[in-house]
Amino acid sequence: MALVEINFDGIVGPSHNYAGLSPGNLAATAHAGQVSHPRAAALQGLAKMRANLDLGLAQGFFVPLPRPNQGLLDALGAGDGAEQPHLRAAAWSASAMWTANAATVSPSPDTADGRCHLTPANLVTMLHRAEECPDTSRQLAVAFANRDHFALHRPVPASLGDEGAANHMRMAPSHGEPGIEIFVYGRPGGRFPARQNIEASRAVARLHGLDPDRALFVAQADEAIAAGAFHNDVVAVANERVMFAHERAFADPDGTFDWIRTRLPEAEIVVVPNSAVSLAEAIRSYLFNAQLVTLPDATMALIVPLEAWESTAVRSWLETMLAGNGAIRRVVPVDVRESMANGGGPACLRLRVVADPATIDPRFLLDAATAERIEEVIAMTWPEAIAPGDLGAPALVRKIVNARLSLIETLGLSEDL
Ligand code: SUG
Repeated sequence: MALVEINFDGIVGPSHNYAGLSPGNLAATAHAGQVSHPRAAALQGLAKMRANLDLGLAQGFFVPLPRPNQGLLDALGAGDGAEQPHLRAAAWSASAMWTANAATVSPSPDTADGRCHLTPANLVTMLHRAEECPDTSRQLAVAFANRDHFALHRPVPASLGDEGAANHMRMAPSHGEPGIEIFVYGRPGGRFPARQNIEASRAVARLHGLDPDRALFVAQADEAIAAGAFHNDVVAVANERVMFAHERAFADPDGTFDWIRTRLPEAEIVVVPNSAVSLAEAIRSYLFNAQLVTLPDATMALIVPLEAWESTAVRSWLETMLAGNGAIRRVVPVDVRESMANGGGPACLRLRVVADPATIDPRFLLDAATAERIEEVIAMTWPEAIAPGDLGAPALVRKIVNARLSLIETLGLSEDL
C-alpha cells in the first residue's frame, strides 16, 4: 500500500466575509467590517491547490458547509438574525475553509490498530467555528468511509476545546513510517482565549491508539498566544524529520526539542531566532503558517504566503536559509490574501492525511480536470463582493445557497452533505 501525504484544502465558501469573530486572531480583528471578495478568495485557494498539484503533490479538498446556517439562528431564537448582527455573522461564516481545524489525524503507522484515525475538532471556543463540527463530521464520514483503513471518532466532549490539526504536529523519518505526534495546548488565563485544552489533546491521543511514549503534550508559550498565535500553526510547522519553529513558540523549547531528538535522532529542528524575525513579525507575516512539503525528489519546499515573502526580515532570513545546506531547499510564495485577512494562511487552508489515495472517496481528490470544473462553478456562481451590510439580504442568501449546490452537483456529491 502506497502511503502518501494528501493535503485536503477547504474550498472557500461563497459567504466568505470579514466579521471580526475571533478575538486573539489579530488579522481577523483588524479586517472586521471590510468588504470581502468570495470569488477571488475561492480562486486564490484553487490556484494554491493547482500549484501544489504542479509540484507533484497529492491534493484533495472539502466543500463549503451550508450557509447561512438557519439551524444555528433557530437554536438561538434569533429569527433571521436581523436584530443580532453578531449571531447572524456567525451563521454566515465561511470559516470551514480552514480545514487545519477540521480534525486531528493520526496516520496508520502510528496507531495501535493500523488504521488512520480522525477526530473532528469541536471548535467550541468560538460560536461560528463550533457550528462547523456536525457538518464537517458528515463530510469526513463520506470521504473516509472505508472502515478497513479509517477510524472516524466523535468529537471530544464540548467542555474541552479542541481545534484539530492546527495544534498537532507529526514527525517521522518519512510519511509512511511510524512517527511521533506532538500536541500543543494553550494555558488559559492570558489576554486571549487558549483554544486548545490539554485534556482534549490527551483524549485524542488515547482515542487514536498512539503509543504514550511517542506522543508529547507541549504548552504553547503564553507570550505567543498573547502576541496573536491563536493556534500553534501560526508559529510552528513540521514535516517528516523537519520542524520549523519560532524561538518563542513553546513554553519549554529545550525540553520539547530534546524529547524529539531522543525519539527521532535524524530530526532537523530549524529555529528562527527572535532577533532575526520577531514574534510580532512572524505572526503578522504568517511565516510559519506555511506548508512544509516533501517534493517527489525527496527535497522539501516551504509554501509561504506572499505576506511573508514581502517582509524584509522574513525574506532576508529565508534567503540565508536557502543559501545554506539545510533540509528546506525551496520557498514557494502563494497569494491567499483574502483568507489571510481573516487570519488563515496556506497551512490553515489544508488538512494533511497520510493514506493510500485509493482508499479515499475519489470525489474529494483533485486532478486538473476537476480543478477546471470547480473553477467554472466558482467563476459563474460565487458572489464577487460582500459588505457587512449585505448579510441577510434575501437575494444574497439565494445566491450563496445556489452557488454551493452547483458545486456539490458538479462534484457528484449529495445535497444533504
Ligand atoms: O478560527 N478565522 C479563523 C482562522 C483559522 C486559522 N486556522 C489555523 N490557524 N489553522 C479562526 O480564528 C475569522 C472569521 C471572521 O472574523 O469573519 C476566523 O474565524
